[in-house]
Amino acid sequence: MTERTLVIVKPDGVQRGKTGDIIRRIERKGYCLVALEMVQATETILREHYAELVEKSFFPEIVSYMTESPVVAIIIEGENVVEGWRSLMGTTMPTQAAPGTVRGDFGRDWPGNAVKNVVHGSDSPASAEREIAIWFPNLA
Ligand code: YYY
Ligand code: MG
Repeated sequence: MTERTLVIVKPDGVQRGKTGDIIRRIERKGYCLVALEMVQATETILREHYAELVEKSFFPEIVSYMTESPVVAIIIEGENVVEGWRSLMGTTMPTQAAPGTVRGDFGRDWPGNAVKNVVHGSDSPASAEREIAIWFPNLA
């Protein structure tokens, strides 16, 4: 089924010049870019986006990491793209993500508490639509 998902190139990915490589991997897989915007995240938007994590002890670290510098928010579309992008992206912890995945290839174990894992991907079609409405209210 054709569906959409939300990709975010996080501040470490943008700062380290990985945006182009990440987009190339998305296009190489055959997914379409639907919308793309460079945006400075705010605590307000992150509280919505990571609503299920707001109460976690590490939430302040997520906010400081994600607001360090602009991010690139991208809507992509394709057959089974939610699961497909999760698999291209790799697992949450960069030190455990498989080689060949974005997180496995570009992630690092940085000093400090934040898990800097280069990219975001929605975890289900419902999450994707919820998150797209947050980052691209005109395209929801
Ligand atoms: O979907 P995914 O990004 O792989 O992980 P989530 O469990 O949704 O957590 C979102 C985000 O929070 C994760 O990418 C890094 C951060 N995080 C963290 O800093 N420390 C943890 N123990 C778990 C998650
Ligand atoms: Mg998640």
